[in-house]
Amino acid sequence: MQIISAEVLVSSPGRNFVTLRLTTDDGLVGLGDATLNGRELAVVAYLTEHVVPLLLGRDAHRIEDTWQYLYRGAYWRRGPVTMAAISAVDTALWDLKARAAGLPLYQLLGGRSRVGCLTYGHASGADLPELFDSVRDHLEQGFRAIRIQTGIPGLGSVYGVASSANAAAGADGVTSRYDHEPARRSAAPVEEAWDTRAYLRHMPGVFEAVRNEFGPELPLLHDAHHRLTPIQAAKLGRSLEPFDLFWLEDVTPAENTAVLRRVREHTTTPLAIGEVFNTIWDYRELFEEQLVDYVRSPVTHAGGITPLRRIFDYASVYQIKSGVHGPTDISPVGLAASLHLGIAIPNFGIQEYMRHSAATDEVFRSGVTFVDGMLVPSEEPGLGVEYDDDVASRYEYAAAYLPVNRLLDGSVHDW
Ligand code: CS2
Ligand code: MG
Repeated sequence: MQIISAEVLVSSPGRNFVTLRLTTDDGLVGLGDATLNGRELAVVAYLTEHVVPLLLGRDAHRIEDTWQYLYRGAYWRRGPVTMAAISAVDTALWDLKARAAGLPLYQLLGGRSRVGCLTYGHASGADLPELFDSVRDHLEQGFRAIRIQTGIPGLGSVYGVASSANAAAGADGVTSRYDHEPARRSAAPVEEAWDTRAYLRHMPGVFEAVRNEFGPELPLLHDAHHRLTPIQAAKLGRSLEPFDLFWLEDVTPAENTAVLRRVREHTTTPLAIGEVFNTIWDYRELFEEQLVDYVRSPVTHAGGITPLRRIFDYASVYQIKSGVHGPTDISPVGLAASLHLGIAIPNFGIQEYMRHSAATDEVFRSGVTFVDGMLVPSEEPGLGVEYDDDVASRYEYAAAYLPVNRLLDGSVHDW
């Protein structure tokens, strides 16, 4: 099973995606997701210039060796661009191996451990009535766990909130009212204003109102998107304890994970982190000191299925579970890979799920199904996703940026 071609495909059905397609001498095709939101073409260059030439002629069965070759062999390790590229190669190789075996990929990862992967959806609103509508809409769609984000009095558009106003400004109008899409197609990033004190004052009342309206059982999640200091994070975690969150995500900036010790000392609200991590080493201190409860790394940014499986096994030693990142910038290829892994591992926790646009689903024909709030991978051999070149060619790449966050005095803040 020799690799005879490696194509880097760029298309933009509603939002930008980068896909790696490997073809072997026996005519099999494997796909990998190489999308890095807002920095897509850097991964295209890394793959095209530095990785594709090394893949041609390689034995596609040698997944572990190829991973070590690309990761260790480059000398320059880690980082989102490198790891997105290696992820795509690793995923495409697993897709190929499973297609060659004639089995859905999860069968090669140990087989099914559960009927499906429980998901959480994104409810948001500029104010409480809009938020409640969004929660109801998600419950009607079948979601059984819900992330809550709201506008903050005195601030304009806020990260993670799909108010009708900012959804209308979304990518090509494909963003639905309830699906926030942070990347905007524009020449420069949109800038948003942020006030941590106003946020900390506002959030407990939001969760109290949601609990009063929807009862005690519904699992609720919240993403703080790296915006708080350790002591602010501790305060938020403690103030939300009465509302029994499933998790509080990314409370502090990802570079300095040791600060989570301080947060843990003050709150029993479960913590999730890792959507911007790249390697198993990023988790070492967090696992060994039991500083987090859920691992957010997706297949697409942690270097692929091979290393993410290792991260989950390492997490299981500490009773830490998966909680994989799944916004729309993870393509249907990346999502399918997460689900094959999620259905197999013993310590699955929850899977984030934002529906892709109809245009995206037309380019990537995926056999994934959504049943009773759970996503279930396809029974087709491999990942169960096909890429349609003809449809893809209708959607040309357009530069898009994530917003930049500024404090009220104008200085740039974390997000
Ligand atoms: C978010 C993402 O899904 C999440 O938890 O943090 O929407 C994130 O902002 C984007 O993936 C950035 O590309
Ligand atoms: Mg997040």
